[in-house]
Amino acid sequence: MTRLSLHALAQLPPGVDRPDYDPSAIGTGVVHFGPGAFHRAHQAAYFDALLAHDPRWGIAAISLRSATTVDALARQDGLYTLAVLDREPATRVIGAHRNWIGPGEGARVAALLADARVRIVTSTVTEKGYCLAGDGTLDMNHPDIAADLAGSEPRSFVGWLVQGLAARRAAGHLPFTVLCCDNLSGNGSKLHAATIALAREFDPDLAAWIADAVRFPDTMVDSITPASDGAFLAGIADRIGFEDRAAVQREAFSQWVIGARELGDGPDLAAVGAILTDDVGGYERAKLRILNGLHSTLAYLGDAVGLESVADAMANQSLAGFVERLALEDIVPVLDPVAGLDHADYVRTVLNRFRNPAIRHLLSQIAWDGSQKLPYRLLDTIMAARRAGRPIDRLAVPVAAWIAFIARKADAGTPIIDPLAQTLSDAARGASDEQLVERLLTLNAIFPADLAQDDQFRRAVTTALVRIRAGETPNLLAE
Ligand code: CS2
Repeated sequence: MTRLSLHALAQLPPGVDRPDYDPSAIGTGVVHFGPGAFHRAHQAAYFDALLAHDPRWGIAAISLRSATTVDALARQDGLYTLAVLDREPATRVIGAHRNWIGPGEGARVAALLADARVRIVTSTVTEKGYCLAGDGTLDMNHPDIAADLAGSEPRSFVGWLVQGLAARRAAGHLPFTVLCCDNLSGNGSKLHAATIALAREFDPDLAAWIADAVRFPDTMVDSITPASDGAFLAGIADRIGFEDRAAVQREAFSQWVIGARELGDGPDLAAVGAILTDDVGGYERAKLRILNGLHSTLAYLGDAVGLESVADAMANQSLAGFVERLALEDIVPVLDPVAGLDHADYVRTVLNRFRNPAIRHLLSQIAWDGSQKLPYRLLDTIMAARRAGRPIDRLAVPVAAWIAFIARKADAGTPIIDPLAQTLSDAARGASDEQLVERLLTLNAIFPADLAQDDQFRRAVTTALVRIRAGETPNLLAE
């Protein structure tokens, strides 16, 4: 079957929307690191809408580790299909990517970052891609950061930011603005601090300039984007009549909240639906603790009772009831009020999105990288509940479910997908319930010391873990 390409655009069947602009005539104003499915389904869709009015904001997609996506984009003139799977489905070809750069092409990355026409750098390199330690600051012992300090070409994303900003400062160009689009609380502020910390190792003046002149607004990004599997790609080929190896799927709902009043002379993202506000923190915490917290809860508890997708888990009455109680009775009460955001309504909307029958979002995908996700999604809520003197028994259940999940994988010898995989499986293999709690809670890259030493937390996690490992998950959920 012929691959999707610029040439194919004129032959797409009716009902498949195509770019409202000429993709071969756009400029490159945005550099994006990590062009995985979420970027292609979310940020790229905003730029695609913007390009119809302003051709400056094409994207250069940079993949530092894997060539798969950029190779697929290269074969397809940068085009790919976005399938919106929802009550009102839609299919649209996106043409926002103008450059695609894979591993080993550092000179091209450097040239783009130094180019004054590039005004925005965005990133979706996953939580672990920022090389942060458990306390959210740059981990100077991380192998990629150590390599950045020793070598000439950066290895980490933070290293590239430092090098790119140094080049612009030397050339007298304005800096670019950095929009971190991963699910970390205070994502922009953390990345800003990490970039300053690494720059300081090379040049204190550069670090001071990055602190004063470069903007890293916090952002909240949201749209449920299941990974593209073979069946999905085959369905897209049937729908559009061309092979597309970079197609992505997502729900209709999409939010991009950016902690800035304006983006200077950058793209007018507000014109295409992004929310620019000074109060991104409230949105971000609600999203991380409610949506992502419940997702991880469904993933680990759903796996314990043999369920496969989010919609399957929501069809299980006791699991759905459990996450609803968790949200309304445990998570919402420790969130600070946010003007214009009703947390209880937000919970209802999120649970409804999880029930979307048109999407098959695998729990196993959400279960990945738990060591990086637990702190923002669940542990922040648990610490807030402890400070408020509120009960934490129910909140400890998903933490115990994660431990049980790790233990099942370690005992079965199945791979754990997590940057701490080796440490986790060594700690968990053959361990008793008490040993599991002892060994995992003392991993300070995940659990802050205060929480790890909190007797009430330990007891609550141990009680839930014993019951989950004894096969009592259904009873636990019913309580
Ligand atoms: C999910 C998120 O995979 C996961 O861990 O919780 O990717 C989630 O679907 C998105 O954050 C929704 O915006």
